[in-house]
Amino acid sequence: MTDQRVLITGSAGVVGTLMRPRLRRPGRALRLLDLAPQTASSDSEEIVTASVTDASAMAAACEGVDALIHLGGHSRENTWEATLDVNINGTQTVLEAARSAGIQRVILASSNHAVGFRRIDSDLPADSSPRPDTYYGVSKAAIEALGSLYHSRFGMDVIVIRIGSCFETPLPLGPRGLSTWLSPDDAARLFEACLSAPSPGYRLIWGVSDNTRRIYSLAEAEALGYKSLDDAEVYAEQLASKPAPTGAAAEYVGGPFCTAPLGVFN
Ligand code: 15L
Repeated sequence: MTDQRVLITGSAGVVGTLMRPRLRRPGRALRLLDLAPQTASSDSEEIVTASVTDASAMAAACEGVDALIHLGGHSRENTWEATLDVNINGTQTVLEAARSAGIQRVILASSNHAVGFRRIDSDLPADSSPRPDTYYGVSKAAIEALGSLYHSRFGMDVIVIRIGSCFETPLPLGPRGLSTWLSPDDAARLFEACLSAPSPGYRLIWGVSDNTRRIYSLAEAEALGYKSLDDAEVYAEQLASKPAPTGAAAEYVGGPFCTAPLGVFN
C-alpha cells in the first residue's frame, strides 16, 4: 500500500541518481521525472519522461503527490537563455503545478553558487544574502526567492537547500571538496528530515556534511532534524597531492565557478 508519493524532478541527474535508491521506503512511491529515459526498478517507482518547463506535463505529474523534491534543471553554467528557461521558468512551472495540485511540502535544490562570491574566511549562515558567481548562481538565487514567494502567498511548506558538492566522494572536486562535500548518505538524511519536519514553513538551509573544514552552517538543517554522519576529511590524504586553488577560486566559496566565463556551458 502507498502511504506517501514523492515526486522527484531531475531524478536521472547527478543528485537524483544518488537519491533514488536512498529515498526508497516501504509504503512510499517515488514518481521519477526527467527528460532522460528511465526504467522502473520496482512497483514503487513511477516513471515520467517530461521537462520541468512543460506546464501540462507537470500538472499531470503532480496529481496524487504528497511531497515534491525539485532537483531538475541545469546543474552548471549555461547560456542565459537556457538558464532562464529551465532553471527559473522551470521552477516557477513546478511550483505552480504543485500549488494547483495541493502539494503542501516542496523541497527545492539551490546551490552554494547562489552565494559563490562570499569569502571563504567568513562564517556562512544559511540565510546569507545572494552573491552569485554565475548565471547558474543567479538562477539558484531566483529559485530561493520563488520558494519564499510560494510559501508567503499560499502557505506551502517550502525548504530550499543550498547544496554544496553532492558526489559519491569529494575526490573529483579537489581540495575545495573537503569543505563543501555533501555525502550522498547525508543528502538522503537531509531530504528525509525535510520531508518529515512538522510545519517548517519557509526555510533556507545548507546541504553539507559535517566536514572538519566546513564553513557552511549546519544549525539551520539540524533544526529540522538533520544529523550528518560523514566528514570529507577521511579523503584528505588522497587529496593532499592535488593542486590547491589559486586566485579568486581560493578566496570565494564558489571556487572555479568564480572565474569560469559567464554564459558558457562547461
Ligand atoms: C553545484 O551547484 C553543481 O551543480 C555541482 O556540479 C558542483 O559543481 C557543486 O555546485 C560545487 O560547488 O561543487
